[in-house]
Amino acid sequence: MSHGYDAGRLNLPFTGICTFARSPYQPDWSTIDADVAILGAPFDAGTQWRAGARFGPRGVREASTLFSFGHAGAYDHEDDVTYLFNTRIVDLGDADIIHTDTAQSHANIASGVRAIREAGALPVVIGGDHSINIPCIDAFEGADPFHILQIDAHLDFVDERHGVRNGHGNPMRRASEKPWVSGMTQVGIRNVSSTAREGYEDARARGSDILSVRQARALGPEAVAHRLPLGAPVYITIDIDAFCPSIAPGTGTPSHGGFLYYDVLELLQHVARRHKIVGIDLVEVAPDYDPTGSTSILAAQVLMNLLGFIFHAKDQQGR
Ligand SMILES: [Mn+2]
Repeated sequence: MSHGYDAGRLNLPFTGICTFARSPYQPDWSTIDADVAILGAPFDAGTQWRAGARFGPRGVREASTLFSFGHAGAYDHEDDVTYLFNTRIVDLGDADIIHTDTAQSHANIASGVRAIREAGALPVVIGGDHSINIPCIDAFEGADPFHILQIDAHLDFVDERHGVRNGHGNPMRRASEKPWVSGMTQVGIRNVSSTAREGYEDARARGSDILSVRQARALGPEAVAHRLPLGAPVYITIDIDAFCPSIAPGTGTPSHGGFLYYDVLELLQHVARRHKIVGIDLVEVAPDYDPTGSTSILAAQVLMNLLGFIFHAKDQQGR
């Protein structure tokens, strides 16, 4: 197998132009030919406290280069698997963002996700605040119903407040209204947030399964994965504030008591084995609060490993 070293360049991770995992840049969204397409959604006007997630796509892209060594895949000795050796990833760049205009910015994000779906690739959208999940889910209109796995500190189930329906406290509520969303599992939810008691009651009434970090840990990652409806396609939305601020400080609304790396990684591995994954977003990385870059590195590492799990499962199961 070629490792690329014979091409005349070593191409170490700190060299070159920065795309996600230094994958090819595909600015023409009408000719996507890949297994995975990365889309940046640098919109943070939906935040209710510290802004800064607009720089999330840049931060995560830059951190992702750490995982771009040209070793023809990533060998994991614990799993005895070489991940991502044949997965074609392209980076579409960012959706155009119109400052102060949530509707148009969200529409531009939805256009990108639609283009990815039409090309038959897996959409992976890097936010941006969690409101960017709304156009991501909108772009699945007409799709077979799917379940949402949300990994987050906050329930994000506010219906409307002061006329705001599309901020970063609303996305799971908006998703629950879509006929193509069959239900959701919301994991990592803890502490105070913009969602009040009635939001939890509404979520449960619509069939949500809500687990805190402590409840998820008590069950273990495999048992949590088994709570998702077997056979359902799954869309995964990861808010980086699901993680403990001690490992992920670079986010607008940190919440102590969060997950550590393997809590989430093992959950994702079990879910990827059991379900077809139809889309992913990872949101709320705000590099300005991330002095060591550990938050962006965590985000990139989670995404790369998740993609590895998904395409390894596809290879194994021929789906
Ligand atoms: Mn969130």
